Amino acid sequence: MLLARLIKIAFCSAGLSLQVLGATLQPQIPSIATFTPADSAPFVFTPAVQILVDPRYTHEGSPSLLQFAQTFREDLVGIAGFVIPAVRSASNSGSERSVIFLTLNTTTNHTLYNGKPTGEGYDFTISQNEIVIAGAAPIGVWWGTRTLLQQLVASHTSAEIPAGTGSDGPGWEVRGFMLDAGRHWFDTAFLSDLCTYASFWKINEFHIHASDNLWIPQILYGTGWRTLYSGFRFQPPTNSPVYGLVPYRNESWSYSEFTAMQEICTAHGVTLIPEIDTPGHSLVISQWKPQLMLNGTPDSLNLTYPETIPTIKSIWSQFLPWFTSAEVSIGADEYEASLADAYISFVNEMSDFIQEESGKSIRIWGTYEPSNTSSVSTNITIQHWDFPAGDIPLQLLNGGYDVINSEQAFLYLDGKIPAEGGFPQELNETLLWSGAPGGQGWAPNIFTPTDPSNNTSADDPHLRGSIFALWNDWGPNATTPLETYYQLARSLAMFGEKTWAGSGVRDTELTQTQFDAAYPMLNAKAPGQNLNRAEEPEYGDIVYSYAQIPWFPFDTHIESVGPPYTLSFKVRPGSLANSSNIASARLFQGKDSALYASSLTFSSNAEYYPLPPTFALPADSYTSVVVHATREYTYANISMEGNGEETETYWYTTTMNIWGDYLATGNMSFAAPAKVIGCEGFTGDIRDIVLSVG
Ligand SMILES: *[C@@H]1O[C@H](CO)[C@@H](O)[C@H](O)[C@H]1NC(C)=O
Ligand SMILES: *[C@@H]1O[C@H](CO)[C@@H](O)[C@H](O)[C@H]1NC(C)=O
Ligand SMILES: *[C@@H]1O[C@H](CO)[C@@H](O)[C@H](O)[C@H]1NC(C)=O
Ligand SMILES: *[C@@H]1O[C@H](CO)[C@@H](O)[C@H](O)[C@H]1NC(C)=O
Ligand SMILES: *[C@@H]1O[C@H](CO)[C@@H](O)[C@H](O)[C@H]1NC(C)=O
Ligand SMILES: *[C@@H]1O[C@H](CO)[C@@H](O)[C@H](O)[C@H]1NC(C)=O
Ligand SMILES: *[C@@H]1O[C@H](CO)[C@@H](O)[C@H](O)[C@H]1NC(C)=O
Ligand SMILES: *[C@@H]1O[C@H](CO)[C@@H](O)[C@H](O)[C@H]1NC(C)=O
Ligand SMILES: *[C@@H]1O[C@H](CO)[C@@H](O)[C@H](O)[C@H]1NC(C)=O
Ligand SMILES: *[C@@H]1O[C@H](CO)[C@@H](O)[C@H](O)[C@H]1NC(C)=O
Ligand SMILES: *[C@@H]1O[C@H](CO)[C@@H](O)[C@H](O)[C@H]1NC(C)=O
Ligand SMILES: CC(=O)N[C@H]1CO[C@H](CO)[C@@H](O)[C@@H]1O
Repeated sequence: MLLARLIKIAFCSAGLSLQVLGATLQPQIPSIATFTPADSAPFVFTPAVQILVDPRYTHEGSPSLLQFAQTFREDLVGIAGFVIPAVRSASNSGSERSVIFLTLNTTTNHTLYNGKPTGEGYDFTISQNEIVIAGAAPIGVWWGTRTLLQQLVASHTSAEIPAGTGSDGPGWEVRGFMLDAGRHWFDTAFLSDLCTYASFWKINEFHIHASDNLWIPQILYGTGWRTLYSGFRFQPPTNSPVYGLVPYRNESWSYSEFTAMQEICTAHGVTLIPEIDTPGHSLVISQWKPQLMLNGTPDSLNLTYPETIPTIKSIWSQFLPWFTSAEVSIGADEYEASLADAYISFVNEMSDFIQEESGKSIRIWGTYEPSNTSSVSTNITIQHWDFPAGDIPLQLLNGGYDVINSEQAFLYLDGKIPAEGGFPQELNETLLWSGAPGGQGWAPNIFTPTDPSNNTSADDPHLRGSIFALWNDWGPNATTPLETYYQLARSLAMFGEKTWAGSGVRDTELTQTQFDAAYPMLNAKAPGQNLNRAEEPEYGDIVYSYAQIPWFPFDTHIESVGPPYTLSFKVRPGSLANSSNIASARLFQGKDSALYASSLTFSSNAEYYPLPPTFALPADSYTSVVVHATREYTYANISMEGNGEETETYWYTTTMNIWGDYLATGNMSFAAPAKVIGCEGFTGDIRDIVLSVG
């Protein structure tokens, strides 16, 4: 076989393109279940590629096959760098060249590892003239298009996809990630981009934890509880009975913003699972209606107080019509165990209520609520996270509960720094790639790194899949949204592999080495968003360079540049006569950040990070500033005129209150505020500006 291939390469190399016959697909993320190469010429992506949608199924599904096809076309254009014809609904005559034909196979038989049927599977054939993707449902076709895009990226400049036939589908139904948006503000543009990005790795759920509060016991259980940071992100209309629930309307999503985000997620095959967390983690509700709290613990609600459950129901009534998912999460974690019967009764009542109001099912976090007389309904999916105080997954599974694995030993992350003995910044790859019998590492059926008796089998009928979680215990100013992306970026890809394939069932699963090799290239080309804030340098490493600026404010038309970058400039602020001018004047402003004249303060996401307060830019003389950022930190090298070559290095940091135990300092990474130079009241001069990558 190898010899035959070599001969063909030698033979073909006289021609224009070097076509390898009988080649296999490139490793991609997640891996494909099966592929059999064909001994014929590859498909080549050119501007002539025509996407056709089978007219029998054009409008099938929501999103429809046609809508998925149109999003696919945009992604393909983005990755290929050339325009292709608009999608058409037409049958595949077989006479056209360079066709990608998207269809459904309604008699196909794709199943999850537990044998349950799934619409997410697809079969495909690749030949010189056409690629056919036949999904079990439109969503299956959508995942097939992700496969094609990854192969296109992996082909580098040849744009050739080897001929052959393949079949693929997920091992598990639930393949999701959770973001704590309750303790940290994120706008819907950023969250929508996360959906789009996650979709490239065939992740199909985005669980948004949309209400919560900081946990600083001295404040929470002391007199200052009304001032402790809490968030509730769904914005009630002004005439709503729950209008007063939202502490900061500027940090909540309006109906139209939320709906637009939900549509983007759905269009990319990602279901948005909203969570409103009660009866614990509910300070935001107690701040609104103090009478509902359990005396002495403002973050927990008193379920036997007559108004409490009706109030929680009224919140859900307001927002259930917003949600298109078939399931929502009511949180229901970390509530007082001695109140187990009230807790269980509440959870079951909410299950019935939400079912009756909206037809939706509910999920809760696993919680230790011991009762001899009652139990949570098996209609409720339990998201296991804590061992053993919360729940023991095998006992839940054997007791007939559907379970989602969010076990913290593998699957919990925290923004910026771990608590003592706490969670890492990214999924621990050493841990997740090792341990299982076949060397394939963690998979959703694995619940503990230490006790094999707590694992279940990959085909457990009640194991729905897995969701990993990024918490924001240290609050709104611990991280920027882009730092959140840096924590998730690689983990989403690895998690895609583990939850799509995983558990050593398939011999095509990626090895860690294959994953490591494929990820950087695929991440760099992931379509539909630019969370890397990658910017092609004009020449060399230089994004832009201006010796002088003709006028302020000056628009560079570059929105934002992600780290690593170096931004150097000289600045001479005008007279300090109007000091409020100096305080508000921005030297640089971009999509993700701004740099102020005052204390060279960076801002991002409406949080402010000044350099040490002793630092101030002198007016009427030039100061040289070199800002350098990586994904881990940002610093400024500063040298003042008349101070020789003396350079001081200052670091941008944030202070985090670690559960009231101690204060921790963390470095901040900011994107370059690249777009506008010298804005909003800036007087003086900024010159010798160079923004370079690296
Ligand atoms: C649909 O899938 C079934 C089962 O894999 C297969 O036998 C059949 O040939 C497929 N039909 C088409 C039209 O591809
Ligand atoms: C579909 O799967 C079932 C159960 O695994 C099997 O009995 C049946 O033959 C399969 N059908 C096709 C068309 O592969
Ligand atoms: C909870 O509410 C009930 C009914 O109003 C009340 O009797 C009880 O004292 C409250 N418990 C706490 C701990 O607040
Ligand atoms: C449940 O029953 C056990 C054994 O009878 C008892 O020790 C325990 O206190 C009971 N728990 C509750 C919550 O009533
Ligand atoms: C589960 O839900 C169904 C209706 O959706 C209901 O009839 C049934 O009683 C529920 N089961 C439990 C155990 O709550
Ligand atoms: C990752 O897991 C390995 C293996 O369990 C462990 O030795 C290492 O300390 C972990 N790393 C982090 C950053 O938690
Ligand atoms: C259970 O999981 C652990 C940790 O990944 C692993 O060491 C062990 O081999 C697993 N056992 C089985 C039977 O899957
Ligand atoms: C200083 O600048 C601010 C902002 O531009 C302006 O509102 C204010 O009137 C100015 N004050 C004086 C004394 O010029
Ligand atoms: C929202 O308003 C509050 C109070 O004025 C402010 O502290 C916060 O920074 C604002 N948040 C955003 C995202 O603008
Ligand atoms: C900043 O200054 C330090 C100390 O002089 C130096 O090591 C570093 O290379 C400088 N960084 C840049 C981007 O110039
Ligand atoms: C972040 O917020 C905390 C209070 O929650 C505050 O103590 C700290 O100074 C803030 N950090 C910055 C950089 O503003
Ligand atoms: C089979 C089983 O459930 N084994 C153990 C799982 O972990 C808990 C807590 O560590 C044990 O109590 C179980 O016996």
